[in-house]
Amino acid sequence: MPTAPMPQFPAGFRWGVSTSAYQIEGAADTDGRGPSSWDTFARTPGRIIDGSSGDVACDHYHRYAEDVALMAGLGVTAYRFSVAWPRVLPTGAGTVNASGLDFYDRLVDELLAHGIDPVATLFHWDLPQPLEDAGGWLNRDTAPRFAAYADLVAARLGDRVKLWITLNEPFIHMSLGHGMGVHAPGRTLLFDAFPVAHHQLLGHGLAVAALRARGSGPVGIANNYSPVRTVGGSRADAAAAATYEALHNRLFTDPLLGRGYPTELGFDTAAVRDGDLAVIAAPLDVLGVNYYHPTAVRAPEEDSPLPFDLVPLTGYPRTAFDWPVVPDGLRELLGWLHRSYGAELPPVQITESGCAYDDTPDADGRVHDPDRIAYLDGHLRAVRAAIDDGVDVTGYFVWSLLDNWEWAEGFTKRFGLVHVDYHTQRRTPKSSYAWLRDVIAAARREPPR
Ligand code: IFM
Repeated sequence: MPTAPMPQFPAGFRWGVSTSAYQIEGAADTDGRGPSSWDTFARTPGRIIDGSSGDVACDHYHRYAEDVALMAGLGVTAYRFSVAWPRVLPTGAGTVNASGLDFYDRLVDELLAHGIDPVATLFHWDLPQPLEDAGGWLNRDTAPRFAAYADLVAARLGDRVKLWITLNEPFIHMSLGHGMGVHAPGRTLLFDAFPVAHHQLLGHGLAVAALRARGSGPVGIANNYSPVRTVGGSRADAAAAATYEALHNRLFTDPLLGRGYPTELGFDTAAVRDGDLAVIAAPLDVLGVNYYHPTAVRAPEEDSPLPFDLVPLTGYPRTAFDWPVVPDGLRELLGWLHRSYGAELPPVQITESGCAYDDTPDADGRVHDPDRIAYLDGHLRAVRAAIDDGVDVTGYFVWSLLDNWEWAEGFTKRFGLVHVDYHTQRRTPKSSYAWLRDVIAAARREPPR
């Protein structure tokens, strides 16, 4: 257990938890929700490690009030959830499913009734299947459809949502979903997946314009970042690391912050039309940073299809996902963003930070997760250190409130502050929940700095 008192955070610092629709809602065929690319992918044999799907997940659709009560007990000031596009527009466009919008309306009101800011992500990977069938994010038409969907959701919730996040981790959606095929929709295009990057960013820019036209905001995007560690001392190793840096950390951020696409990746950019980059570079109110771990990179083997090799980063404790635990990586990353983008960098919120461990209830039904406490303690101190370094960080959201359905890993990875028994749907706050509750309570009591 960490013993040193947690340093203070600035006045108004946002304390939150994050989730996403397909990972917790369940109710996949309820009240008119349409199918998504993840329904299709999860129902395809061999795609998910334990053969499960998000059909039921945490049944949050029916248990949202209990889950909001858990958030209130934790003392968070914000909740980042995602809206399932196929719940609102079952075919992706056209006919609106009123029950779907009603669900998010109830959720938002429940949050506000408990003094919790609703932070709504508009796309967390669950594309309506009819849009996927029409090419998904490879198809430029998906971008304006996304903006129309954003407009529709804002028309209903815009008076109460405190921060919009357009896209969640477009890099992961491009690379794992369209490059490597381990996420939905399962395409294996490698570097030919670039149009997926561009059309997501175009959709983001058009959605920002739609939200602003409605007077709804503030608006941000949640990018996944990973500080790059070069393995090996050769020039080829350094070049591979620079390429990976451009791909993982700059491909989305450079155009968002007005710099256009990094040229060194050698992508075929035929998908980029005149005017697109200006749409994409619409000013952001917040940059969402999702951080889990650094990535170790070296030069590729001769027959590699990619211009880098990713290798295990050794010398650190590891989570159940086998990810290294490197809190300083978060400080390093925030410093890198600050130095690289200078005045172009908007205020940053850590929109995801968390870890998976094999948490099981003990004989008394309690769940002890000291490793998660150590993880959160280290990462919060890293954020505080970055603020001291001069980075404007205004919030921290733990991934995740609940144990939930972890994509290709199914139910095998538990990221929650709250344990979920997937047979009974019983929620049991873990010891990290009590620890974080005390940290947040102390922070909210402290005189502001
Ligand atoms: O569960 C995911 C989330 O959906 C996106 N960011 C990373 C998390 C952990 O893998």
